[in-house]
Amino acid sequence: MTALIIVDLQNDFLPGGALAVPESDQIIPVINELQKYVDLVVATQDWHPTDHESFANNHPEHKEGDLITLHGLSQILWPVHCVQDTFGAQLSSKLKTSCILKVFQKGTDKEIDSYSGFYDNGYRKSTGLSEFLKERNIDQVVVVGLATDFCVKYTALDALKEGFKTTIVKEATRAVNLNVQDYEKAIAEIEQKGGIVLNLKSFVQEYKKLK
Ligand code: VGL
Ligand code: ZN
Repeated sequence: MTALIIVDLQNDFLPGGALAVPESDQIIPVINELQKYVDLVVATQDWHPTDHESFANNHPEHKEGDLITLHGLSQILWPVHCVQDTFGAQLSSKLKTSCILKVFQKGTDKEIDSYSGFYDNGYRKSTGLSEFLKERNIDQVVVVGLATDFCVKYTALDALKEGFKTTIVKEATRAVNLNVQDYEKAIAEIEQKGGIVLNLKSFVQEYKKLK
């Protein structure tokens, strides 16, 4: 049984948003299409309080992009994004949401960031995603969404650690790209740690065979 995990397809990560990922709007039709090939669809949602300590403006002595140590963990400082109950935090209206069984929110504790949809960056708390999938006999996941070099990467790596066969579809994710080639680097790391990387065409061929 296969689940599609749609990571952070939120207005703030789309063109015009507070932390816009280049070309991120192009992945939405691909993700809508992919939903047809899986048994179950879930989503994650970055869901920060205004005083979240990953926001640069909550550290007057620092600026966006600075790397600091936050309660013992290394933390990149971001612009204010995905604040709870704002338009920027909403899932894109272009995303087909009727099949999404549950949305897992993360980044709600102001003291710790949460890139993965499974655990916060310090593995202090689980979001319940792993248990949710296992209870429904999911053994394979397909991780798509934003951003390849952060939340998609850490969600995929945690999925592998949790024992799920994990696939990435290249056309269904885009990188923030703090540095050039962050997309390729993230994809290579997922593959090197046991993930399967497919383009859309081979994914569709693979999954048609299974059905
Ligand atoms: C993300 C940076 C900060 C992401 C979330 O969804 O990849 N990146 N918060
Ligand atoms: Zn965030």
